[in-house]
Amino acid sequence: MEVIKERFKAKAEAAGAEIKDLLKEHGSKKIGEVSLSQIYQGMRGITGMVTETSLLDPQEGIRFRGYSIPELQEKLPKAKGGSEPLPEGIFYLMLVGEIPTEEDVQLLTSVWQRRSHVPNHVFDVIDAFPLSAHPMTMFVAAIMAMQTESHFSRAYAKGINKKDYWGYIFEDSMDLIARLPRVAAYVYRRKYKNNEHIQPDGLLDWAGNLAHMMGYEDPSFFELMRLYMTIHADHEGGNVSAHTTHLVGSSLSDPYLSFAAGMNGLAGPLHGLANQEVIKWIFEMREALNTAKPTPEQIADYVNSTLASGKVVPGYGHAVLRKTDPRFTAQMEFGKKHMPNDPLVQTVWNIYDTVPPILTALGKVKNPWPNVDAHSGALLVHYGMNEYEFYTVLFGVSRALGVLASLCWDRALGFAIERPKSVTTDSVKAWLKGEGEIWGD
Ligand code: CMX
Repeated sequence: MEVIKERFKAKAEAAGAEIKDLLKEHGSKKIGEVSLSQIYQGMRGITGMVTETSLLDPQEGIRFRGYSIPELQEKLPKAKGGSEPLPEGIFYLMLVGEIPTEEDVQLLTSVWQRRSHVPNHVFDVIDAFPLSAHPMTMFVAAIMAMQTESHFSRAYAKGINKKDYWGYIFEDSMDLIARLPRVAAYVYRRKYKNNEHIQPDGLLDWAGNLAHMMGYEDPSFFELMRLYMTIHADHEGGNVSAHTTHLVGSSLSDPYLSFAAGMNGLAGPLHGLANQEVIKWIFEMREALNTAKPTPEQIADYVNSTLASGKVVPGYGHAVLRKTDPRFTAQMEFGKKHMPNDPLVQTVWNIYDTVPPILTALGKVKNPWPNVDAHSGALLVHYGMNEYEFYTVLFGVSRALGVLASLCWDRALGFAIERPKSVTTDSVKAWLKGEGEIWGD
C-alpha cells in the first residue's frame, strides 16, 4: 500500500508544479468564455446556474428576493412581543417571491406543526451512533433515514408526468422542513443532555420550538434562533450546500437525498463547519493565553501564529463577498442589544478590528473581512450552548429553507440535469500546443 501511496505522491507533486507553471503562463487563455485559471481554481466568477431565491452582491452582501437583511428585519412578520423576523416569513418570501402577511406566516407555522412528526426508525438510526460521532454525521444520517417518507420517490416509482414533479417535491420539502427542528434537537439532547428529550410545544413557532426542544427557554434565545434561522437560510446558488442540493436534485433524487448531500457539503470546515472552528479557535486562544479577555496585541500574535502553522483564520474570507458580511453585522447588532458586556462577544469584536489588516498584508487573501461564521458561536455560548460541534447542525436546519425553496423552483421550471464539461491536463497541454481540440472552444 505504501508503495502505491508514494507513487501517487510523486505524480501529484509533479502535476501540481506543472499546473502552477501552466497557469502562470496561460491562466488567462480562454476555453470558450472561461479562462484556464477559472477552470483549475474552483470555477470562481463563472455564472452558470439560476437560483431564484436570493442574490449575492460582492460589495453589499445577500438580498433575498431583492430585500437586504435590515429590510427583512423591518418587513417580515414577528412573533408576539418579538422583534426579529420569523423564519417562516423568509421561506414564504423565497418560495412565493412576495413579503408574506401575518396570516401567511401563521399558516406556515401551523402546517409545519402538523407535519412535524418524525418516524421512530429515524430516532433509532441516531441512537445507533456512538456518542463520539459528530452531530452533523447523526443529522445527515437522520435525514437519509427520513427518505422512506418521500412522496416524490413513491410517485416516481409508480410513474408520473414530468409536469407534476414539482408538486411532490413541494410536499417532501414541507415535510422535511417541518421535521428538522425535532431531529436537530434530538441529536443535541442525545449527545449532550443525557439522552433526555423535550417534547415539542404545539403553540410555538418553528424556530421557537427548536429552541424549546433543545432546552433553552430564555425569550431572547428564541429571538436569536429566529434571527439565526432567517439569516443563514440562503446565500444564492453557488455555495457548496446550495449547489450540491441543486446538483443532486437535478438527477431527480428526491428532496431528502438532495438535502442530505448538501448537508455533507455544509459539514466541511471551509463552509458551514467554520462556525464551530471559530469558537474552537477562540477557546484555544484563550487557553493558550490564559485569559478570557485577550488584548488586541495578543490576538494579533495568535492570528500570526495560526497563519504561520499553515492554517486559515476561521470566519474570515469569502469566495464572492468583498466586504463585511451583513449576516455578521446583523449578529453584531443582536450582541450590542442583548449582551454588550459579554467578554466572548467582545473578543469577537476585537478580532474583527485585528484580523482584516493582517490578512490584507498577506497580499493574497481576496476578502479579509468576516463572514457569517465569525460571530454566530459567541452568541450561542452566551446562552450556555458551549457544545460547538453542534453549531453546523443549526446552520443546516436554517439552510433547508433556502435550498428546498430553490428545489421546488428547479422542478417547477423543469431545469435540466446538471452536467458541465471537464478537461484533463493532458488535453489542455495538447490544445495549448495546437495539437488537439477542446470541446467548447
Ligand atoms: N485565513 C488565511 N488564509 C486565507 C483566508 C483566511 N481566512 N481566506 C483565504 N485565505 C487564503 C486562501 O487559503 C488562499 O491561499 P493559497 O493561495 O495559499 O491557497 C488565498 O488566501 C486566496 O484565497 P481567496 O481567493 O481569498 O479565497 P477562496 O475563495 O479560495 O476561499 C474561503 C474562500 C471562505 C474558503 C476562505 O476565505 C477561507 O478558507 N476562509 C476561512 C474558512 C471560513 O471562514 N469559511 C466559511 C465561509 C462562509 C461559509 O461558507 O459558511
